[in-house]
Amino acid sequence: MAPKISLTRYLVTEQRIDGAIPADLRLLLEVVARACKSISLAVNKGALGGVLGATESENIQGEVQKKLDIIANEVLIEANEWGGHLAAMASEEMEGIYLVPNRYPQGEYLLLFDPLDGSSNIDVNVSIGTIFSVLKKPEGVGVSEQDFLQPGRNQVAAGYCVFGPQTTLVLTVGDGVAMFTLDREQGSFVLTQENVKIPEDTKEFAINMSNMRHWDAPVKRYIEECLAGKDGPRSKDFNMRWVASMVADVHRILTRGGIFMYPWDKREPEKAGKLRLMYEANPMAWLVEQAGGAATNGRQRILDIQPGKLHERVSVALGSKHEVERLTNYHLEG
Ligand code: AHM
Ligand code: MG
Repeated sequence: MAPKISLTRYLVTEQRIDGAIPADLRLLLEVVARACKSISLAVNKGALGGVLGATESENIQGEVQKKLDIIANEVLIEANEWGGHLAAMASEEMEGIYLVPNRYPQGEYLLLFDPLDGSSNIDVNVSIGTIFSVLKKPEGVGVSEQDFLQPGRNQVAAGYCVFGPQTTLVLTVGDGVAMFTLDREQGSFVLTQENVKIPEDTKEFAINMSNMRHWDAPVKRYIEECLAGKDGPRSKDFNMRWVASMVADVHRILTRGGIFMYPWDKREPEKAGKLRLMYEANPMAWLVEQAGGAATNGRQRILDIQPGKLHERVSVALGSKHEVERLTNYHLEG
């Protein structure tokens, strides 16, 4: 039997043979993975660990924070602040950027994360996850929020960890997508799939249908045509899935294809969408593109969007290439 390849070995190989990552980025990714293991343990304990339920605080987005949102945020900060690989961090749960304290050496990377994605699923024991994105700090003294405002195509690493029936870490450093399953006996992530590819065609869509009446015409048209099935213009029946955890929905798409959408809608027209560009859409968009899929806001490739602020929101459609292209065409025609 071939030896199991741990995340550490995979990263060392990327560093040594493919030259895809420098040593300090490898350290960064190992630390993020270690933090994900701790979060996974807390998630698994659930009520026994006293980690379920809400707190009394709200985050910058005006959402009530769950206990696990805060725990996961703290785990990621504590794990990453002392290693010397980072200059600063940014999180869905923090208004401003978090500077690495002066007592630790400063590195050249910037780490962004949604510490606990799918918060509404925490208390009901449905898959949730951690999403992360890594950027290089621009040259210059000090670090500011402005340094984070780079388009997603500048990412040097991105991934997520899904806490489901298994804990799976999914990663790209720009050299395809690899999946690692947490081996709890060994305490390490083991490579379980390499060169992940999303089929270009699909019969499965993911969208919160309860918002249909608020959507824009191109999204309505796309979904109505899917719903019309065999007798409609698409001449095939579609299936629908909506976990309400982006990590779980994207994980399904990376595994068997599909299209995921969280479009702009008329409920709050001044908001570009629900999901956040820098630590939700960008890392997922890069993973999906690295697996041969596509990701758009309807009119523009997600990875080309120039962010104007840290917590910027965006309309998202990503997954199987031909479906994303179809939806884009409907937007351009409309
Ligand atoms: P969160 O980061 O506060 O958990 O919000 C993001 C989540 C996504 O994971 C998911 O796709 C979406 O919100 C679900 O929204 P809805 O509850 O409207 O279906
Ligand atoms: Mg989220």
